Amino acid sequence: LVLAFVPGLALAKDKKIVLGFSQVGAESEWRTANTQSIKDAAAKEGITLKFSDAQQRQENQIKAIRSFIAQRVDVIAFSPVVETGWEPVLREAKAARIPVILSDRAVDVKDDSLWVSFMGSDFVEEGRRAAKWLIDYAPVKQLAAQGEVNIVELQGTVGSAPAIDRKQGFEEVLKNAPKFKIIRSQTGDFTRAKGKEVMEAFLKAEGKKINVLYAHNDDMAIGAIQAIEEAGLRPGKDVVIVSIDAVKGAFEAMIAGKLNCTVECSPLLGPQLMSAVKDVVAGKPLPKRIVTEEGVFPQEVAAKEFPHRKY
Ligand code: GYE
Repeated sequence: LVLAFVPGLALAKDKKIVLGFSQVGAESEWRTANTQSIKDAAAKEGITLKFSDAQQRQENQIKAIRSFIAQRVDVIAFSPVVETGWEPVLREAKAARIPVILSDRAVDVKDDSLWVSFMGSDFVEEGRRAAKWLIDYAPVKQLAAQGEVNIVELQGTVGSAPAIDRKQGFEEVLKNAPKFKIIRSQTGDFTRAKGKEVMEAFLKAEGKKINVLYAHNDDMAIGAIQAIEEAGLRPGKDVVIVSIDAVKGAFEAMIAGKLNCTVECSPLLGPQLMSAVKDVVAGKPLPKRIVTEEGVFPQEVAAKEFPHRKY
């Protein structure tokens, strides 16, 4: 009874956790679903969220993190646009004793004590899954039996973990499939507009030689579908397309027969992130790595799966 009147204690008990989150931007359907998930989960858990959109620029993220440090937030989380260049700002956060959680994308720093936990997908595995599906896809198998399979690749943002890893995983599997050749590879920055633009350039250079498009995300594939149609070719038939994320737009494209497969990468990290934030504030140890579980969706299952999709 007496304790209830100690003002400091009551304050400490009611004090809301403040989380500073620096988001990459709003470049894709995946990203907007990710932002929504984080905002919803913070509201649900009663966590005060300071949200900052970096518009895909590292310097904006660094600025946002510095401002979170200056505001003395309880926890900082961010989705690093690129892998490298984070040491100085992460050292500042550590010096201020503010724990940092990596959401969705990893950083490449020598000192792993600069961040407490990394949650998100295994991007290398996603690349492998895309390649494995491709090699086993009957129309592509037929092509491989007759000659070479020419692939064009739309990469994600240069220097980002998902672009680096999805390329690596895909190439790793193709090493054992000598008929499969990546004839062009360029970044489309994870956006529809860039995906379309770069696909146009690929088509101009290679024309009907292109058998397959591998896009590091669905948005670029959807942009490329437009380019393929405008070039008078049939996406999903003349050009087999596999991409990553499994957003609703990809399911719609599959149902329309224009996309052949999407590999799942879930953006719904909000609830996991908030529980990690609460744990770290409570002084509980966090796992260094929390991997998201996900599947592969070929066109044949698209109509059946569509009603169950949450993003
Ligand atoms: O695949 C892409 C987004 O980091 C996993 O970023 C994320 C990627 C996602 O823009 O659509």
